[in-house]
Amino acid sequence: MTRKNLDSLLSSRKSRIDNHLEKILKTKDYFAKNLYEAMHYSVSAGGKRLRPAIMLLIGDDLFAVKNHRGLLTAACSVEMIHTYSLIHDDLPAMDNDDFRRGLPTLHKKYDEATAILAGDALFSLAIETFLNADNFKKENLLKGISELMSAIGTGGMVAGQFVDTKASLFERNFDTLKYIHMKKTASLIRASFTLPAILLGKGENTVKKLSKLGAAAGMLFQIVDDIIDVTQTSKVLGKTARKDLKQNKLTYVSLFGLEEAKRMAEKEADKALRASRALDFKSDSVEIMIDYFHKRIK
Ligand code: GRG
Repeated sequence: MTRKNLDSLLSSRKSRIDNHLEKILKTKDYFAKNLYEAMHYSVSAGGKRLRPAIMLLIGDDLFAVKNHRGLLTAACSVEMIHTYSLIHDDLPAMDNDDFRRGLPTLHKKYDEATAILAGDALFSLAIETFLNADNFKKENLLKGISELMSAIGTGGMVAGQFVDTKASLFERNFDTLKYIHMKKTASLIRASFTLPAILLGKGENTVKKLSKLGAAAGMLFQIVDDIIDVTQTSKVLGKTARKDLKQNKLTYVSLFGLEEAKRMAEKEADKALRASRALDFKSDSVEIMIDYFHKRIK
């Protein structure tokens, strides 16, 4: 994979996502203006838009639905949920980070109450937006929202974040580690792969194959996150490096060491590639994305 390949894969989709998010994040409510400003600060702070880009890519390359407006809207909802999770993750009660994407975190830029409320507001706006996405059958929208909610609530991200934050309550072993990574990070990435199929009413078998691919890609993403926490600088990462190490977090690196973590990332990348070959993608863009997940440095 060349950098150029990845850039061309992401850039046109990223600008469609950015433009649509700009439209969603507008308000005429005088009293909510500052709240929207805070939400906008985090949504437009330089995120790579990987999750929504995956959704558009699945639509384009697997289901041939180029420029599907409903899928773009649902993809923006997923990005708003991702942003809410990062805002709350950065709070003093959680990871307590001052920087994200090279900028002050939201509670540093504004204050804690604003950051909590901006996260809450992004979450509810995401659901409202998702349920109003055009061109999907109502039953598929409901199946989609159910998939999304189980990926981010007690069946997914929040449960993973809880175990990650309260790790001392649990045994420090591989089962706990897999639980944290699968729920905290991989489940929203997995849903980014399955949602286009669910929303477009594709068969169960296709959803299952996408789920397998998305779970492996999501695990790969988080294992690599563990690796770059110790191998990259804060400047490259745009957030505090070696944070996992300092907080004694349960990670692939802390449990297995750096070299073994790299081997495990390799295995997960192979798993994702094999899963992608069970689907009929029209181009190699998903393989390029998996390769990026594997080789990324930030
Ligand atoms: C607070 C409910 C709640 C959940 C937080 C996602 C999460 C759960 C915590 C984030 C911890 C973290 C940084 C995990 C590493 C994986 C990850 C989500 C990285 C950030 O994703 P990118 O690289 O972010 O896609 P950008 O900045 O590009 O949007």
